[in-house]
Amino acid sequence: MVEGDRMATAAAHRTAHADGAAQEDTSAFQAAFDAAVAAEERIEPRDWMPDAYRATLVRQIAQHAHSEIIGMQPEANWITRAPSLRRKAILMAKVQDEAGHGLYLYSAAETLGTGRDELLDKLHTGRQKYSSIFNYPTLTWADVGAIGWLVDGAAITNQVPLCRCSYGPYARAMVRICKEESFHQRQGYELLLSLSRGTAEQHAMAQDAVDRWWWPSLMMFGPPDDESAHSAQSMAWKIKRHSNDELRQRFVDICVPQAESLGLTLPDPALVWNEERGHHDFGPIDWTEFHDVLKGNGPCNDQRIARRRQAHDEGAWVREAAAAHAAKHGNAGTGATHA
Ligand code: BYC
Repeated sequence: MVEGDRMATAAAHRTAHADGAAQEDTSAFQAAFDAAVAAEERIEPRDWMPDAYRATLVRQIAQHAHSEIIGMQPEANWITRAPSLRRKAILMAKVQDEAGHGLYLYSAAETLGTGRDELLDKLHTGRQKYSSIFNYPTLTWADVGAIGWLVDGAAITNQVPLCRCSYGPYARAMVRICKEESFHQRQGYELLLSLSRGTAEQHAMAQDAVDRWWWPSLMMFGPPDDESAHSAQSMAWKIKRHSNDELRQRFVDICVPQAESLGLTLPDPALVWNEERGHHDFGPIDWTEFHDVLKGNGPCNDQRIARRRQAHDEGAWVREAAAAHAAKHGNAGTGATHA
């Protein structure tokens, strides 16, 4: 929100109090907020915002941040077994990027008044979610390629519109994240292309990975629109710019020609171009599986959370040392921990 508007709203707020309103009158604030959202202005941390808007952002940003750091695990599983030094270096850089994305996002949540400790505690105790996709195992090296192509591809499709999110810090974090995700998607595509054009065994490995990751990737976009609890309000607030089904359709349309170039097939016999709609039709998604994974019953839910808790506990001394360093250099309370 621009400075002038904020001052005007503050003045309106003060007037409301001067009039003797027993309860805080936020209507002028609400009006300024609504006008800013309608005018495509960014809401910034010090602007007034409805409590529910703040809570929705914290919920979505936290889930996103948790996905980034939990998402490090399935791919990190292959770092020690990468088939060449080049592949190992690329994979290490990618996994490290995901940690960085987590940091940008936890910082964005912090601007809303919710600290990282609180959010991590909610992740570790199962009170906040992370993306369903990371509860599936990475069984072969080709899974690293399938994750890059499909999972990062789905993430980009979902996240590019978030660069226009009405909340400034989230939108700005997304710009950088999307640039890095584009690189991740291309490395996955290139990895799968090498396998697909390799020996018959390598081709089969690539196809098997795509067969296993395709449907869970479609679930990343969330439940169908008519079952999406938050979409309508999030779109009205311009946090989300498109519905879950719109983005899922966009992703399918992008992937079909890419799969053809890869020489791989997508595991859906119902996948067919619909001239009338100008989109690909695709088969039904197994929403029972999606809800099961969300309830904690996916193949790797327990393992992912146990590993995350372990990493957190093992990192306690680093956090303590950083806090002690900050205190010694007079940075206590600022979160600054630079060496
Ligand atoms: N998995 O009303 P809805 C990545 C939950 S990974 C788990 O449609 P909303 C990457 C939803 O949270 C990608 N939970 O919700 C990292 C809600 O539960 P609560 C991460 C899901 O928020 C490493 C309930 O279902 N990206 O980038 O309007 C390597 C109802 O859903 C899922 C993001 O998080 C799911 N798939 O829309 C590679 C992007 N889907 O909170 C890649 C930002 C839904 O009521 N997030 N739920 O308990 C979003 O855009 C939105 O939060 C969603 C869901 C589209 C995911």
